[in-house]
Amino acid sequence: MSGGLKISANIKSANNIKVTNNTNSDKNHPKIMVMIPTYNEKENIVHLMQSINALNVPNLHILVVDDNSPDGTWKLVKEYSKTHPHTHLLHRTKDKGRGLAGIAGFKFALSEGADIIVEMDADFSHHPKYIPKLLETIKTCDVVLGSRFVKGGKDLDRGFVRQTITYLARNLIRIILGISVYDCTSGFRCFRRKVIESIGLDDFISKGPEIVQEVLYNSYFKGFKIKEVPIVFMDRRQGESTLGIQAMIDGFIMVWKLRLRNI
Ligand SMILES: Nc1nc2c(ncn2[C@@H]2O[C@H](COP(=O)(O)OP(=O)(O)O)[C@@H](O)[C@H]2O)c(=O)[nH]1
Ligand SMILES: [Mg+2]
Repeated sequence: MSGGLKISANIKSANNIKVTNNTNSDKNHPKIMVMIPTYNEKENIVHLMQSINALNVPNLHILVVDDNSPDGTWKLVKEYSKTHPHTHLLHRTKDKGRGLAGIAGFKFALSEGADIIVEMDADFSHHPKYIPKLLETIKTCDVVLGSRFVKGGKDLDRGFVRQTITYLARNLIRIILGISVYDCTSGFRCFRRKVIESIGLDDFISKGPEIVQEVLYNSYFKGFKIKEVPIVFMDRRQGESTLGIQAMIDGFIMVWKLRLRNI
């Protein structure tokens, strides 16, 4: 494919999304798409894209899925893509939400022929230095979780309250959904294409951050092989977290819906 600017009309008309992408193919390496959902991440996004590109992973593409951030995150990505041809921007202008953005991003990655999809936050809580380890591990399984709770991992998130919430949520989800992985709420993950193709994105319940659980649950019960690699999770470097009480309540309800749907 050419390295020029392309508008992907099918996604645009289906979801009122503006798509900017530049694509170079590389037949010798699997195509890797690192998907980063963003909302008001202008202090982080350019540095993050630079850090990912500094890894020099062959045939790695970055996809930023931005929900029309008021701080103009998407403009920075658009600008960066002019000089970095493996950068894609999905600029969504309606139906804001971390979950809906994730679904749109996964579909975009599939439509662009990604073989491997990495998903991570924009805020450096998921450090790009772990990407090579995720990619190495995916060679022997279908899903890799960057895990705070396996040997060598750590949760250095904002203090006691946030860590306690994570602890309770994690154990509750493990019990309700019956998933035996250690870090089921980690949003730093790597998937083989076939996983994303087969988890039923069109039937997803999640609109918000709880999508992380839905993706894992569906992957788990499809029988895909899941591995966890240790990560040290840091508090976000810049900007504000979007995870509030409402998101937690939505997450809790969604987990029960998933459970009841699959009884
Ligand atoms: N596209 C999009 N991204 C979002 C939205 N809400 C949060 N994000 C991004 O999703 C990631 C996780 O959100 P964050 O606020 O860090 O949640 P936390 O890690 O649970 O505190 C970050 O990269 C955010 O910028 C949203 O509504 N739309
Ligand atoms: Mg975060």
